[in-house]
This record gives sequence, structure tokens and C-alpha cells, in this order.
Amino acid sequence: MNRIKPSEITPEHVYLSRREFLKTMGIVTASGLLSAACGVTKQEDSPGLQREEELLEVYSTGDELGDPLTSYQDITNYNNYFEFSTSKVEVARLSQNLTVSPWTVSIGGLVNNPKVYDVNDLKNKFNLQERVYRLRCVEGWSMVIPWIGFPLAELITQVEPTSAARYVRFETLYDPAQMAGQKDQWYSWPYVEGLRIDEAMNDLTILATGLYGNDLPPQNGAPVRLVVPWKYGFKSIKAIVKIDLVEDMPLSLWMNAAPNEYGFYANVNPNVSHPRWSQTTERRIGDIGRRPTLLFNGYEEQVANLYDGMDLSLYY
Ligand SMILES: Nc1nc2c(c(=O)[nH]1)N[C@H]1C(S)=C(S)[C@@H](COP(=O)(O)O)O[C@H]1N2
Ligand SMILES: [Mo]
Repeated sequence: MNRIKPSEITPEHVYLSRREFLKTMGIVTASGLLSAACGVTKQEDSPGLQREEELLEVYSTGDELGDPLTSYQDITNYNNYFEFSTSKVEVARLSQNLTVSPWTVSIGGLVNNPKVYDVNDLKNKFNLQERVYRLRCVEGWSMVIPWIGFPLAELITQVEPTSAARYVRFETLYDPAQMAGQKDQWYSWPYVEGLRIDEAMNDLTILATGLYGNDLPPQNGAPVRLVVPWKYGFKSIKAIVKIDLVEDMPLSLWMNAAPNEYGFYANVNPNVSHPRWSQTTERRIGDIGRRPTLLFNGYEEQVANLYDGMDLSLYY
């Protein structure tokens, strides 16, 4: 979490309008942050104002490339979540009644110390942090999202993978009674995704439990989802119930559905086209026009070494 530097104190009128902005998003109430329990920052002596200022600072700074955060409204009303709908603008409404508590996540497979966590224990045990990441969907749109989460590496270390473990496999809840989209026989439910173990251990890879200072809403993957910001958005699997350390490369839902269109690696790469469209540019939600897409979604410095010696043009 960034601390406010004196040189960055916001002029009061700007501060007040930002506060109004957060209020309309439900982030701030008259009595302070709604997210008091989220654990993003330490409880201080003057909780309300100080913590608001810290969040306002993060939220007004945008990402490290200087682009503003996508609005809470857009992040929570333009969603890919095929368990509920193939229409991005219908997901929010159709997912509102998903039961997200109680919720357990089991972590097992090739490990010495398998665990089953209640999601609240995950939130208490691991050190929740604010992470502002770009999300680039394979369809050619993108957002900048302030997640709350913790490094997946911390969880993996807890379960002690054996030397046979080479990949991590993630699975979404399977419950067609709640997720009507899972009645669609075209897809092999539940949604499955995977990472190589070194990708999973990279510091950028988080399990997210919140955004904009609050718990995740259902449409964004509550109560816990993966976020892998240098890969196309479909890798960032929502509503996770099961994580397994495995020996063989997992077969994801998208690899199974359309193997010539969606690969295992799915690293954001403007130089490798999707079979049906170019990936050189993207539309940032809220912007007019398009912008260039960046190799590894702008995280080249942090992750390029994971792919040393690989011909990136071969691994869609
Ligand atoms: N279980 C599940 N996870 C999923 C999806 C999905 O349909 N089901 N869609 C993916 C896609 S294509 C994208 S772009 C992101 C969108 O995340 P957001 O709605 O939080 O922006 O979620 C990913 N995770
Ligand atoms: Mo996506």
C-alpha cells in the first residue's frame, strides 16, 4: 500500500470530488470506509479519514504506466463469466444470488501438506495487499483494476509441493442450479485453468478476494479468484473451489473448447494474432479509440525470464 507523500497532498476541491466519486460507488460512507474489515491497511488511531486518504491516493494515482483506474461501475457491469451468461452486461444481474459464504477452497494434489481453507481463514491468514493491475481480455478490451489479494506463492508454500509437482490446476465451483450457464453442454464444466508452477509462484500472481477496497462482488469472481495480469483475462479463473499441484499440463476449459484459438500459455502478445482477429491494439474500457497492446501486458520486466528460450510465437 502506498503512503501519501507530503508533495502529493491533493487540493481540497479535488479531494472532495473524489470522495463524492467513491461515495457513489459505495466505497465510502459518512462514517468512513465500508471496507473497514478488509485488512488492506493497518487500523490507525484516526481510522476514517486517514484510511480514506490512503485509498484515495491509490485510486487517484492509477497504474504505474500513468493510466487511470477503470470505474467501479464498468469493472462490475462488463464481465465475462460464462457460468452466468455469455452477455457481458447481463452477468452482474444474473450472478447476484450466488452463495459465496460459506465457501471452502481445497489445496492438494502433489503436496505433503494438503489443506482445506474456509475463505475467511484465507483472508485472515495471508497478508492482503492492494494490487493495481491491467486486465487484457483476449477479445481486445482492457481495464485497470485495483484488486485486493495475496500472492499465490504464499499459499503454495504452505502446502509443500513435492518434487513431482510441475503445474497448478484451478477449478471453479460446479453448481448448475446456481450457475445456469453450466447447463450449456457445449463447454466442459467446471471451468478449469492452469499455470506452470513457476508462473504460479511469480510475485505478480495473486488470489484476489476484493476490488476497490471491498469484497469481490459475485460478477468479478467472489469470493476468491486468480489474477495473472500478464496473461489474457480468461486465465484469471473466478470462484475457485479447488487448487491442485499436478504433474501434467492441465487441460483448461478453453483449450478443450477451441484448441486452435486458446492455448495454455496465453501470454498477452501483440505480435501473435488470434486466428480470427489481430491482438496489436485494444480498447481500454471508458476510452474512445484503441491503444497499442503491450508485450506481456506491460509486465515484461517481471515475467519475460519465465519464458527464456521459448519461441513466443509458438505458444499462443
Ligand atoms: N469461472 C470463470 N472464470 C472466468 C471467466 C468465466 O467465464 N468463468 N471469464 C474469464 C475472462 S474471458 C475474463 S476477460 C475475466 C474477466 O474478469 P472480470 O469480469 O472480473 O473483468 O474473467 C475470466 N475468468
Ligand atoms: Mo476474456
